[in-house]
Amino acid sequence: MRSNLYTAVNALSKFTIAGTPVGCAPYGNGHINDTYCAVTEEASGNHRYILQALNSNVFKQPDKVMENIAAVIEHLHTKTDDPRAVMTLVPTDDGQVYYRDGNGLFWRLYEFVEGSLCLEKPETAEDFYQSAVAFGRFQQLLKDFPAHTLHETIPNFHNTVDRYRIFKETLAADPMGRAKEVQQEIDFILARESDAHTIVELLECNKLPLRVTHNDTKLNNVMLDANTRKALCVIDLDTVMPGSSLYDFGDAIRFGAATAAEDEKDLSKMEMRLDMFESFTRGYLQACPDLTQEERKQMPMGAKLMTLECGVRFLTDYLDGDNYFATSYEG
Ligand code: ADP
Ligand code: GN1
Ligand code: MG
Repeated sequence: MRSNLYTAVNALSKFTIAGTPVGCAPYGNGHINDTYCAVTEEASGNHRYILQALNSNVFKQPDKVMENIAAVIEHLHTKTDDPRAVMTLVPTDDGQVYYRDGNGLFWRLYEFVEGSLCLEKPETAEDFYQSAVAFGRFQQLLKDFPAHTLHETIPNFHNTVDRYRIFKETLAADPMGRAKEVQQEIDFILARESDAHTIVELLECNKLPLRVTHNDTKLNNVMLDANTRKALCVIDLDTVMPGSSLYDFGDAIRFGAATAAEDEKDLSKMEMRLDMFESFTRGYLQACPDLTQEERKQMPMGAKLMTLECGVRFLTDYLDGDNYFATSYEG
């Protein structure tokens, strides 16, 4: 069951919103949840909110996702007074952080971060540097949050070894008969399996610290100030879980240092920009000075593995019939 405008407007009425609702429309470019921008009219002017229906195919325990998010947001709010530096959840009329509707959809409402920019790709190396500051700061401010108290809401989310296992199972079953169309991509993935264990094993033997990680550090999950273009806050906290800083560093590089979009058809356009890699690394290290020697040493491996892992996931989902990621064109 996916949401629609009707269910969105109904959900909106369950939250403690300021003013009278005057608008609600689909918003943003996320791959996972259904996002709406809701507008209410107050005496002082219009007030915007971000209303989201969680994707229940991806998040099997939406209540646990919301528990993680609420705990992390609460912690972050103790570290700053700037309302735009942390997302703010709007409670329901009965004081909950989510509303479950009659169709079983889980809804939540955030204050809209006004005066902000959300970029699909960095326009300058400075933009990317600022996104690193946002993610690095997030990591640093959560240093004293007990990571083990968070729920693992998507088990093995960045376990690259397990992602390979699922890939190979899907390939063997080939449920859509699509494997023959993507043999080159399959060979590419299979030829690189030997790196897959690196971060998982270093975490297991405690050579890498377990931290609170965001786990979905795409550039479009950061808000920059629309005027100054400086880092404001990190958004899309659904995948906040215990993990490695290398997941966050690596996934950000995967997305932001690429010269083309994730779903670009012309692969000759796709490369990694080293200047972008450097800018992000500088920002991340500055904002997050407590990274250990081993974490620093493994940062390039993080970028390599998170990119590979996402490719493994995209290809697995293609073989499986595009059940997980939203796609925008055939094949
Ligand atoms: P998804 O999990 O589907 O990627 P996101 O939580 O990232 O969903 O939201 C999708 C888009 O909505 C973001 O890329 C951003 O443009 C916008 N957005 C999300 N939260 C806010 C917010 N609090 N204020 C303003 N825009 C937001
Ligand atoms: C999804 O929700 P969104 O669009 O920020 C996915 C990430 C992938 C990303 C690839 C919960 O992120 O893991 O890296 O798409 N999120 C989930 O674009 O699976
Ligand atoms: Mg997002």
